[in-house]
Amino acid sequence: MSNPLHINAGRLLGDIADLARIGASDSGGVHRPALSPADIEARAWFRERTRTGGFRPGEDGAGNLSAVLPAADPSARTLLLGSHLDTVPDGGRFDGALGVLAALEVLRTIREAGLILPVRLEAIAFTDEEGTHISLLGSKAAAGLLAEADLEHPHSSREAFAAGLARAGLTPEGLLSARRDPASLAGYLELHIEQGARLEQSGTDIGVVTAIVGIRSFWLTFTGEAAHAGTMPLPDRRDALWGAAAFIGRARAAVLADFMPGTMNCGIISVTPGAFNIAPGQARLALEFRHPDTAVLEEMEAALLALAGAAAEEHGLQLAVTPVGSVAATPLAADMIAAIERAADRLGRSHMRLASFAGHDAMSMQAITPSGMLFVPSVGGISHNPGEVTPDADIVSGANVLLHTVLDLAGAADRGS
Ligand code: HGY
Ligand code: MN
Ligand code: MN
Repeated sequence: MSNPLHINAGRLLGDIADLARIGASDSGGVHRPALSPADIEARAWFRERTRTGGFRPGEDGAGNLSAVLPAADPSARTLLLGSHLDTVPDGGRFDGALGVLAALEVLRTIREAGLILPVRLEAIAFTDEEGTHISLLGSKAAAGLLAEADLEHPHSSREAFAAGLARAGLTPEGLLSARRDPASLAGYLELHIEQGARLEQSGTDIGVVTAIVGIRSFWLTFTGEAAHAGTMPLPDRRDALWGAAAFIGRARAAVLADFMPGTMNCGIISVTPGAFNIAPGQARLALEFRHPDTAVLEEMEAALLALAGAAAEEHGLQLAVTPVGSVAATPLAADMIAAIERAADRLGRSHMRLASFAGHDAMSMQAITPSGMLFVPSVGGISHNPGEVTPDADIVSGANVLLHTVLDLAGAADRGS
């Protein structure tokens, strides 16, 4: 392609740097948990960037924020492109933000090029992708996948979730009413950092995502008996932390032995009463596990919960298992995969197909419209860490492939030159 339309690199990189200042952490990362004051500030910043970009800012009942580039035909279907602005605690500046800001940049570039497409373009920032409260909250709401029961067990707490909703001016009723009409959609595209090292290790520019792993999460509460750390002989203890610790080691061994390339993680543990001189009466553990095959995920659930039960029994403990989240493994749309590959080829970018072991809003959107994802490399595969880095050249390359994928899907690939 002679001189293909390209995004304004300086503007996109400037947006990423500006946004990263909101919730900037001492460690050089970004701390913007969903619906926190920093997230609210980032949402206001995005609305303003939408306005100054010449677009009408939109927001649905789930707090999903939009910039809209109308089509000539008011009844045209909408091609959504976006990701999320919220982060994990002390995370990186690219996870989610890249996809939202690249989407906004694509809309600005197309508008400035005077291209009138047969589809309405909407850059979207989904609420709480990371699950500070509820994983994929905004995209699940948009896909009509959110049920009232899902709001009962937020990862945080019902009080923290209610406070966050109030801070953002959202309500449970609004969340449950945010479903998009699938007939109004032409598809969904998401640019994201890989958060792994396969692209970097293979020297490939673009990852074309074929499927996203299934993910399940539970609270495991081991309850024994608080006791005096000195006077209660070890053999007589019912120490809740011993049960949890025994489980964690055995769960890791079981996944390594029987469920690769699946993963398991215990990212939160709380012990009560919590003192040097008290044997723990209760240990509350966050368990999450993933696998590309939903049938194997089912087997993992049975095996891991059996291990938890056995560890509890061994230490004379009660075990309570509270389901928190469950998302099935999600194959992405073949048409989207092909369009991303054509766009990468058109721009002379190398590409490879790969599965995503990170969850994404595309999992929700695939339920109601053909969805696709493209990855750019993460240095050292580091993510969910302040040290998350993607080189500027890869950011610009990914945004240009996103732009040309949009033009391809809109039947305007030839006008993108
Ligand atoms: O947890 C994930 O895979 C995603 O980053 N929310
Ligand atoms: Mn993400
Ligand atoms: Mn993430």
